[in-house]
Amino acid sequence: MVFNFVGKKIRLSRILRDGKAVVFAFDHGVEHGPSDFPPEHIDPRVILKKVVDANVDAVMLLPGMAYLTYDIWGNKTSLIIKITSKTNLRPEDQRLLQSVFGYVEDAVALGADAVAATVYWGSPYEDSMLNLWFSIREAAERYGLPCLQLAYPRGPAIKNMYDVEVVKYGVRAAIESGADLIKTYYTGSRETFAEVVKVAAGIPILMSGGPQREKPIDFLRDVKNVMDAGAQGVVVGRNVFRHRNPGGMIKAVMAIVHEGREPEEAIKLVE
Ligand code: FBP
Repeated sequence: MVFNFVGKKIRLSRILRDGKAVVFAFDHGVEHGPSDFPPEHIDPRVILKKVVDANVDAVMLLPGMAYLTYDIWGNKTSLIIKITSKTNLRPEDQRLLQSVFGYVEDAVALGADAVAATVYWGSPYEDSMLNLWFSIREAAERYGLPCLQLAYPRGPAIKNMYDVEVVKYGVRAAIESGADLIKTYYTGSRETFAEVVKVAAGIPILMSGGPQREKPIDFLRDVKNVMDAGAQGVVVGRNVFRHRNPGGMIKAVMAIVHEGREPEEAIKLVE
């Protein structure tokens, strides 16, 4: 089968239209529960519409949410379907496991351009997540669907999951497990993130947004730093949907990622 090579290339270029991408992550309703959302964004349709209207490159959704909101994102932005998840209702020791939350065929049926799955590298459940990752990858490969790995080092032996050596290890494991796109943590500086980008060996690296920063300008500075370090973009959730002006935040992040604007200039799109 050689056709799948073409499908993967075409779909990747829909997400990374100029080689870079801003992806809106919106799987928190399951990962963290509804309390993650401010009251004005508890209706998923409200926030999704604001983000899509701001011309985000892609949205990353779980299958049920994609089904419920296709009239908002369909034909307007790229879709990445995440097919692993977990809830915070689980006993704490089992939160280091991501379970099946859908199938590659669901992503195909929904018209997705990629599938996403989390691997907690270093977790006691690493073995289960690797089995799941490779079964996803095998099916996705058949359909020419790129696989985004949320490569998250996390486990009892990991003291600081943002430590550059730890993040680099997760990224190395992600490329060796065949990820087509990698989402990983920000290591705190341009210099350290440049090391992460080198380890990725050409596989596109997207920074995971993380908890909402108190000052939006600080988040925009992180984005600028990773872009200057050679990253291909960001996957951001809370720093957008918890902000009073989510559309403005998306536009500001897009201005940095696609146009190389300075954070101090981009923040004007938010105010
Ligand atoms: P954010 O940009 O809001 O951090 O979203 C990224 C993400 O990986 C989501 O896709 C996921 O739901 C969440 O963070 C997981 O957060 P954590 O496991 O750190 O609580």
